[in-house]
Amino acid sequence: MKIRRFVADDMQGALNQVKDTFGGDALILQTRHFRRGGFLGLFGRRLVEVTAAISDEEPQVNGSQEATAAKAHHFSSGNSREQVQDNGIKDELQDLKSMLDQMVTKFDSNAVSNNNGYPKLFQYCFRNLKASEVEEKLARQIIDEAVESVKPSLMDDVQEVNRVVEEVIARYFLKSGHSFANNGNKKRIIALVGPTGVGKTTTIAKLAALFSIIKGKSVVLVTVDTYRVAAVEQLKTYADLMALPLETACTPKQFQEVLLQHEDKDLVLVDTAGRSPLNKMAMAELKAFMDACPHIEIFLVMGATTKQADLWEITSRFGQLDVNQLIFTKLDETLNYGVILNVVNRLQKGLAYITTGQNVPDDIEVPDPVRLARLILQVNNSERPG
Ligand SMILES: Nc1nc2c(ncn2[C@@H]2O[C@H](COP(=O)(O)OP(=O)(O)OP(=O)(O)O)[C@@H](O)[C@H]2O)c(=O)[nH]1
Ligand SMILES: [Mg+2]
Repeated sequence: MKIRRFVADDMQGALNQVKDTFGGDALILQTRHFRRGGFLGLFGRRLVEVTAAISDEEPQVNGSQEATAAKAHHFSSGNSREQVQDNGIKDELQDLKSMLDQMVTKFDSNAVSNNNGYPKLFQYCFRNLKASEVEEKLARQIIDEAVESVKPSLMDDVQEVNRVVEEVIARYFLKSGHSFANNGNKKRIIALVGPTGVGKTTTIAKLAALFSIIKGKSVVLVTVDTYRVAAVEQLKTYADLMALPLETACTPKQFQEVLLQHEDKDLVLVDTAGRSPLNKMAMAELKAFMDACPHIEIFLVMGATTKQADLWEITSRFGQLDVNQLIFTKLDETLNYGVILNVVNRLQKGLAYITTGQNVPDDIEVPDPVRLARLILQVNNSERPG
């Protein structure tokens, strides 16, 4: 038996593909609509997916034409051997269909038993959390709490169940700390640290624009990423565009001097060189810079596209730095936002910002916990009932 998925813009297109590949006798096992591309799961292209099966012995496109020809021949000649063959294929397909029906039923009942007997709608939520890459233990914790909070009479109400699960997830974001935006008017020195290429410098530029141009604060940019000429130039381009001062510091001592010089500024944004979390020397050096300034707030920047295992490595290594808050970048490049929840929950640090593209200054947001929760829960709308 061969099973294959066919994706097209509409049902007719998908069915044509099935017919072209498997011939007219293929079995349609499942159809679903889903969205691909777009931003945060929105505005994507609406596509149709058809899962179809054919028996291994079943002739495919060309073969199926032969079968059709054979059938035509059978009707004109009354050849009884071919009639037997034709009936045989029908029987085989019937067997195949019952076998698949049984498999589907078994799959469904497995899903029930694997989910601690959650009520049906919560099973969908659980499955979606896992599809978003929320860790199994955390996903169970969330669903357990949600089941507790929904009135028994509303267990079959899709909207109510979704609302409660979203609310529980949102609470996990909130209890991990409040966001950067709520910290009033106090003067701040903020350093962005994190692995290479994750978007630290771009995020510094976005924050600089947000605070200087939009909020009218006095901002200075400082880079301690002086190893690479290109790194300084990258930040200088932004500083020039926004008419902001840019300072460079090659040693922790110089860093202290620069900070002293700009004591009057509302906000000092410090860019650092990307460090491989596995490079112990580089991490020690970075720590020396951070230790030189007791009031500094350290924001750890991570990419939402990074594998969970690598994120744990990063959080463990950068954990030496007394990180205050987190920033996740590149949310526009993934749908698996569950990793953000996993990290925020395990570190119990606030998620200060999320960034959603390369545009400076537009693609940055203070995260809305309920909206993030919805994106995590609705990773795959086709999984949802009704
Ligand atoms: N898609 C997407 N790309 C981003 C985002 N933020 C940054 N980038 C891109 O990621 C690439 C690296 O960005 P940088 O800001 O140079 O990263 P960095 O962390 O400063 O890199 P190093 O200084 O080399 O460690 C650039 O091409 C950015 O445009 C984002 O939110 N989404
Ligand atoms: Mg950089």
